[in-house]
Amino acid sequence: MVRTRWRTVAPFLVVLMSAGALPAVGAAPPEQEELLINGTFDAGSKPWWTNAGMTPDVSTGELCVDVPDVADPWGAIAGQNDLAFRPATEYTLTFTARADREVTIRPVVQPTDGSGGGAYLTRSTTVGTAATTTTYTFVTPDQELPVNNTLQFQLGGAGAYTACLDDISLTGPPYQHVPDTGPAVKVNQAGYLPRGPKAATVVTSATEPQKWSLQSAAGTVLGQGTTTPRGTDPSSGEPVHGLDFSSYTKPARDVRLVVGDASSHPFDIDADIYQDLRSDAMRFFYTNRSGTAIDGAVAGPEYARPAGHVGVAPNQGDRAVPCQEPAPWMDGWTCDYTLDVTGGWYDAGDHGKYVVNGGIATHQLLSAYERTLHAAVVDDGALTDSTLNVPERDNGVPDILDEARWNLEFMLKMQVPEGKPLAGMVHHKVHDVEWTGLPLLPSADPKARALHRPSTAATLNLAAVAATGARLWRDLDPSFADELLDASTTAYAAAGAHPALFAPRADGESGGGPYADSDVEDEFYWAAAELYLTTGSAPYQRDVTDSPLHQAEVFSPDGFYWGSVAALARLDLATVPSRLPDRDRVRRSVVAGADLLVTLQEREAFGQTYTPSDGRYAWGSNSSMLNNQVVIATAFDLTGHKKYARSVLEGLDYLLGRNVLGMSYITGYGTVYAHNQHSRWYAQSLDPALPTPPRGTVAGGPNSSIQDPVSGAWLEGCLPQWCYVDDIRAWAVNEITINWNSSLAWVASFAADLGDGSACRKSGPHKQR
Ligand code: 9MR
Repeated sequence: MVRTRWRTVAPFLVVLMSAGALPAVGAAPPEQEELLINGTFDAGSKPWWTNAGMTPDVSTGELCVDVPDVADPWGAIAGQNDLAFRPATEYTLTFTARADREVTIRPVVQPTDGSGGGAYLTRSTTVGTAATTTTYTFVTPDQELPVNNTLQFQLGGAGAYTACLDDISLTGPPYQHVPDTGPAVKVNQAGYLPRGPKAATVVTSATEPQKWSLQSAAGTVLGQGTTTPRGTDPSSGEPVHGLDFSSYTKPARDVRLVVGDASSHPFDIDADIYQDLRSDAMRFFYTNRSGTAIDGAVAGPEYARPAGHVGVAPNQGDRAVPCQEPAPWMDGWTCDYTLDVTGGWYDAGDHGKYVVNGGIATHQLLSAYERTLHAAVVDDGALTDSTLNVPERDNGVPDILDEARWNLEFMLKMQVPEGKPLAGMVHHKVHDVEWTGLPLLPSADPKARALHRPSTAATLNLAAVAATGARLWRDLDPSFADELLDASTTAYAAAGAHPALFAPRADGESGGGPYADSDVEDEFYWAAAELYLTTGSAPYQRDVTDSPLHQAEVFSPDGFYWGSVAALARLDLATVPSRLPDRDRVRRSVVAGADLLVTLQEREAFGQTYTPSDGRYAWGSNSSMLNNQVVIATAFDLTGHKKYARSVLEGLDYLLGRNVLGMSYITGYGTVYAHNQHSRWYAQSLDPALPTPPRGTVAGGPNSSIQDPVSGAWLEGCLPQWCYVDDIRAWAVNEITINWNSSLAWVASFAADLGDGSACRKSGPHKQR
């Protein structure tokens, strides 16, 4: 039966709440909301779950199950999880039930993990053959409640029978997510470089400038000044002041900024702030490797795990993966072969491997390395061999290239073999045929895997990344360089022959994301650029200069990402040595792109390098910011101008805690940091035996679209900076991915190369080749 899900939650409620404007108790009756999803079974059976091998049948518009003869009521359950309640609050449960004989069932509402002092509601209900409707009210305990609760219909203990449930409704005031945003003085909690910029943001409704002081751990005043009122910040809705303490340049430990009663989290002033972040952000890729056991001696003991997807049960493995089942959008495409696509990196919190996203991530690691060959301000030796925790350490090859090679070799395996239809094209992705739940180690994934139809985008990604690799391995491993260049030119030609084979949204329903992209002009530009830079050959040069994107504005405030890669072409054309005739113009376009970003950043009260054109934060906004920092950092490499170095460091301040939530989005860095990111195997919040994501993992971050059920329910109406919660279920705001960590790795490496930040004080000579 159809019932509209109704909501009366005030828009921007979350913002009001966090500003301390809690509605006065008794002022108005609390809003009522339907808390269940699909209680009428009009949309199949999800997200209801059953146990005891019961298969839900919704063909009558009810949820019917054949209950087996089990001893305990909880031996056979139909339930729904992810329910959040307010404490000491009344809720109402209504449901209709029938059975094929009279039985007693038990509706129960309780914490999903059994914690919190027992059930909030447990009743025994007699159910007959005619459908009857029952209503119960219950009041939740007056204590802090777990955020994940469950409604269960415990059906066991009554012999075998058939039960049908319908029109299940659980109403009451919606859970209010009130994040603990910590001190009103928002700082980079990891710290500042002694000679770098030092800015903070104070959330305060004061209209006059306020006195601030920088204090040592013992309370000695090290510096002082006054704040600058900046009005209401649109990205957070908060009234804010700016605060600049750049004039303090001495190294210090555990200092705080104090404004009135508010004292910031402690932080350091130290030239080493970004040294570990560079290697931690890069090490993320090793623990995300597929097809190999993760060695605890390399990764840290808690990250040791068996190899995933190598064909050892229960994995079905990536050794001989067939093509996906035919679907109407495939236009008759199928394949008669299987491919060994072992290896590579898992994309994110899932076990999928997607060429377009692997492509940009691999490229950013290669680019972080290539930058050290051409830029003026680099710490020579920081990215050579024996600098990262990877098993290939001490093999004479820079470790970051070893890591990138792990995924590059996987990408090569995704290319359609010679003699087969679409030879030279690249399969878009490989992933499970159905979604799996959390937690789940890669080695425990029991689902079958499938190769998805080749796409022009994936093919051009391989062409671009393999071409980049070909120049970087030319002296280190000439035969690998040859193999890469061969794969790249083959792919580029195949993409030219099939320029419009697009991965559609429809191919992201089951078991993996779509990575849909139907505009590949940018991928053509990128592949042509990398092939030109590697070979210097005239036809590729012509493809670069003939591309409409070559003259276009490719740097937008939204930031480049896996689906929009023209900026990658432009950045490399500007920085990698070549004889490109209009190279000076290309370089100027990067600087102009950076200038716009810096101008926009100056208007942002939290220093973020991100002012999205529609005012809404995108999925993975933290990476959008970091990718904008790549553009700004490249302008620094091209000009040596201090303003760009300052801008990048200020952008990192936002990610490390100078934001309205007072949250460092990088695991292990700062006082309060994200550590419950959405992942099937760094899933400690679901299984204490599992680790959190490793140090140096960046969360996707605030996402105005809050598509997952947890952020969707808790953060409704959020202004951009509030659209985040550090909950493992909140996949739209709190996932981890290789392409987000690759942006972090690139920027962290740039920041580490700045040493004590002297380049932020005095512009250096322009030395880039
Ligand atoms: O990062 C991707 C984002 O840009 C897209 O908007 C979103 C929806 O298509 O998908 C994101 O990618 C996810 C992928 O589809 C599956 N693995 C996890 C990725 C990060 O959430």
